[in-house]
Formats: sequence, structure tokens, C-alpha cells
Amino acid sequence: MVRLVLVLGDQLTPSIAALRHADKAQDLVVMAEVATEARYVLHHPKKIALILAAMRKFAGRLRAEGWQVAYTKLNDPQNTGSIPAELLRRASQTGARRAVATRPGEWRLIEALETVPLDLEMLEDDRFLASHADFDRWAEGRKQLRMDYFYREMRRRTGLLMEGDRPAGGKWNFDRENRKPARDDLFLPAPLRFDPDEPVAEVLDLVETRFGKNFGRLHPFGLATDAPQAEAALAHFIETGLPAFGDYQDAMLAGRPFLYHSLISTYLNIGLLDPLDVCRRVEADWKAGRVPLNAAEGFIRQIIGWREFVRGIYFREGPGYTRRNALGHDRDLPALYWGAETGMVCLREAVSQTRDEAYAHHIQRLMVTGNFALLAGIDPAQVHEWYLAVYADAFEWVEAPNTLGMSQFADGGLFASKPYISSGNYIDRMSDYCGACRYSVKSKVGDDACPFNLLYWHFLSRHRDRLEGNPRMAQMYRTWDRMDARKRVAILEDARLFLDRMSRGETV
Ligand code: FAD
Ligand code: DLZ
Ligand code: SF4
Repeated sequence: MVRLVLVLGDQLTPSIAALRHADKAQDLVVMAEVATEARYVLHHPKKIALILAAMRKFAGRLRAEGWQVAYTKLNDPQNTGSIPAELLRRASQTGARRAVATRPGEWRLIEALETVPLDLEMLEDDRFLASHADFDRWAEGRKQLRMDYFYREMRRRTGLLMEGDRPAGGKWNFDRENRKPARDDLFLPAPLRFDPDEPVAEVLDLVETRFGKNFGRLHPFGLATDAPQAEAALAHFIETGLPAFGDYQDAMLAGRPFLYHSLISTYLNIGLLDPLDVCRRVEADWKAGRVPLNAAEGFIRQIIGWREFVRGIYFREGPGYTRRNALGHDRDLPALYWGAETGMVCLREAVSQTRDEAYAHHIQRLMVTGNFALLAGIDPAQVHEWYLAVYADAFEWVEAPNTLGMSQFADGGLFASKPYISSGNYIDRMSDYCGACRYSVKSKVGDDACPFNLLYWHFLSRHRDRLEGNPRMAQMYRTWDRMDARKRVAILEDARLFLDRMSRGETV
């Protein structure tokens, strides 16, 4: 009897587990564009368009390879609006009682599928280097979960950048060489863009009509929507961006959203590129002398280290992870995150490019939007929803640990040894934002003081009980304690006034 094979919008890999275990001759692939997936957060229109366009092209590819595909378009009058209901509709149409799926990347959907009254086999998503069991084995019994040690295991296991059992170049990590601020006279490569072809243009019209009011600009749309395009984007990055990736990984420049970043997270996360294959290509370029070791190592670490590590955390911690709020933060996310006016140039830059591109690079996410939310005490659940909605690469397995764990310390430091906070000084060092800002990064107190400077001390002061015992924070508390007592009072008062103004909806 026919069996249904569910393929989701971020499972667009021909060798995905469910397809590998299916029989082309008799099974029916089920793919569905559904309102619940588009609406569980208010996704950026570019993200919705990318996923729907890539799904349609992938279904076409499967058909060309001989699969039977039952594909539901979003505006199909028969569309039931959710993945479980679409599976059931196809089951009743075909008489199928059995289905096979690859485990989704969000607990929400895993739990929804578990309630479907079909004999549904859920296979592990093995497009990753570390299985859930591998990660749990590694994590078991460790007092602290630190990415660095996990990463070494991944290097040993894959043999990437290894010389025998030693790391190439004698060091596991070249991060110290990766912290150059960018200068605006640098030659910056432009990412490869793709003109919308017919299926993409059709989806863009649909998304404009249905989701045009969501935060984010749909046009111009130049993302890759199939594997050959994603391959071309990767090849372009390796040639033009990778050699300087390491040096300028943490840099930020106004009006230059991409710098030397790869922009491949979205393609990896929806299955158009394979992570190990990407890393092998980068390693080959290093071996051929086209790319320096600090660039190759820095890049490979993000993929076989951070990407695998955060996924391990998400699935190990279970569905409750997204509700954590260890610091008890409860302020509402200010309207400036949705594009309302702000005098803070760093935030204006990060948010406006997010609106235009559904993209911001790591340091903008961590040290600008994330840092500000943490210092200002924003409810982490609202911060999490924002990141999940606005970035094209956002799926909960990767977004939640980055946002709630790394950026907001909402899990109490499960894998971050201290909160990622900084005053305006760090942003000034790594960017060209502060010169054009209405606030002064050099002022520590007063009306023109950079809000990051005020809020930095406010954060440390209000969380003293929890944080001062942390050896990595001791120096910060010593500096605070040495400050003139009147200055400390003035800083805290100015920070409080700033937060009150922001919460009243005034432009800050
Ligand atoms: P590059 O800078 O070129 O890096 C290369 C690749 O390494 C990326 O494509 C990505 O696959 C991987 N990578 C780098 N850092 C991380 C990381 N911390 N975790 C996982 N993979 C990483 N990444 C997502 O893919 N989806 C998210 O929803 C997401 N949310 C984030 C939220 C916050 C608050 C923070 C601080 C980081 C988040 N990241 C997320 C990680 C990182 O910011 C993005 O992967 C990166 O900016 C994507 O751009 P890129 O492809 O140009 O990356
Ligand atoms: C994000 C997304 C969107 C917007 N739309 C769909 C869809 O219509 N159909 C689908 O199968 N998947 C979609 N997705 C991706 C899912 O939300 C994703 O598979 C889950 O969040 C698990 O990672
Ligand atoms: Fe951001 Fe402060 Fe610099 Fe302004 S002065 S851009 S608020 S860090």
C-alpha cells in the first residue's frame, strides 16, 4: 500500500532521510505550503518567498527524477492550512495509513506530527555531523558545555585541517587573528544575486499579496532558490570573500551589510548545500594556497563547531528551552526593532539592513541587537520571536540557542561562560557607526551618553548578586566599584530615565 513521504520546507535535500528510506515506485511524496508555517511568527517576506520558491523547484526536481509528488500550493482552495492536516488529507485521498518523515527542526512541529493518527515513522535528520546520541555522549558528565572542546572532537572526527592527530598550524583556533576592524576603503566583494525566474516571480506575487505587510522588504529579491544557484553562490564566496573572512569576521561598516561573510547559512539550513561538502571545499582551497589558514579555520569552526554545537544543545534541552528567562527580564521589545526611528546608528543600521535583506551578520546579531536587548532587560521570549521572524536563516534549532543561550543568557549560562555584553566602546572599535551617531560613545553619563555605556553599568549593577562571583566578570565589578560614588548614582539614574523613555514609546 502507498506510503506518504513528508518533505518540509527546510528539508530540500535529495538524500534526506525520509526520501532515502522511501520507494520511488510506490510511495507518494507530500509537500505543502501552509498558513500555519507562514504565521507562527511573522516571518520576513523574503524568508517566506525563499522557502516557497525553493520548495516548488525541489518538487519539480523530484518529479523529474521519477517521484510522485502531491504538492499543495498556498492558495489551493483545498489547502487545510497545516502540515499535519495536509498529511491526513493526502492519507484519506490515497488510503495510505503509513507515513515517513525526517524529524523537523522545531519541537513545535515534532509535537504536532506526533499527534497525527497515522503510523508515522520519524527518522533522524542526518544532514549533520553529530547525531543527537553523539552530542549527548559528548555532553554527558561534563560540568560545562564548551564549544571549543566539542569542536576539537569534530575536527578529529572529520580530519578537517588536521595533520595526523594535530591541528594544522599547531593551533585549534586562530580567533586572535580574526578581530580586525574594517576600513571603508577596503575592496568588498558583492554577493552573487539571482534574477527571479518564472517560479520565483510567481511566488513573489503570492507573497506580496499575502504577506506584504509583514516587517521586511520583498524586493529586490536575489536569493538562490535551488541547489545549482546555491553552489554558484558558495563558489563565488570562496573565490572573492573567503580569503579575508577571518581578518574581518567581527567588523561592521555602515551601508555594507555583507563584508566578507558567506551568506550561506540559509542555503545550509534549508538543505541546498551540504555542510561537510562546504568545509571540504574550503579546506581544499587552503591546501592549494588560495586561502590563509586563519580564514579557513575560522570559517570551518563556525560550521562544524558552532552550528553542530547549538543544534546539540537545542535537542538536548527539550521543548522548554525557549521559555527560559534566567535573568527575569520582562521589558517589551521596543518598536525600534520593527523599524521605528532611533538615534542609535548601530541599531538603525542593523535593523534597516535586516528589513532590506533578512540578513545581518553574526556580530551585528550578537553585539548590537542582542547586546542592546540584554542590557535593556528585554523579555527573552520576545527577543527570540524577533530573531526567528526576521532572518531568512532562522529555524528554531539554530536560532533559539544562539538567541536565548549565547545572546540573552536566558539559560543561565548553559554554554556561555558569561553574558555577551559590551559598552559602546566595543562597537566603536569594530565599526564606523559611532562617528555619525547623535550619542557620544566617549560620554559615560549625561544626555548625550551612548546608551550602551549607561545600560552596561545598569545591567551589571542589577545582576550583581548573580554575576559578581563569576571570575570572568570580576574585573568589571572592580572597575565599577572604583568609580566615584556620585558618578555611579548619575549613571544608574540616566540609564533608568533612558529605559523609561524607551518603554513609554519615545524615540531614543
Ligand atoms: P558566516 O559568517 O559566513 O559564517 C559561516 C557559516 O557558519 C554560517 O553560514 C553558519 O552556517 C555558520 N555559523 C556561524 N556562526 C554560527 C552560530 N553561532 N550558530 C550556528 N551556525 C553558525 N544562524 C543561523 O543559521 N540561523 C539563525 O537563526 C541564527 N540566529 C542567530 C541569532 C543570534 C542572536 C546570534 C548571535 C546568531 C545567530 N545565528 C544564526 C548565527 C550567525 O549569526 C549566522 O549563522 C550567520 O550570521 C549567518 O551568516 P553567514 O552565512 O554570512 O555566516
Ligand atoms: C518556515 C516555513 C514556511 C514559512 N513555510 C513552510 C511551508 O509552507 N511548508 C513547509 O513545509 N515548511 C515551511 N517552513 C519551514 C518549516 O517551518 C520548518 O520545517 C519547521 O519550522 C521546522 O524547522
Ligand atoms: Fe551605537 Fe553608542 Fe556608537 Fe551610537 S555611540 S552608534 S549608540 S555604540
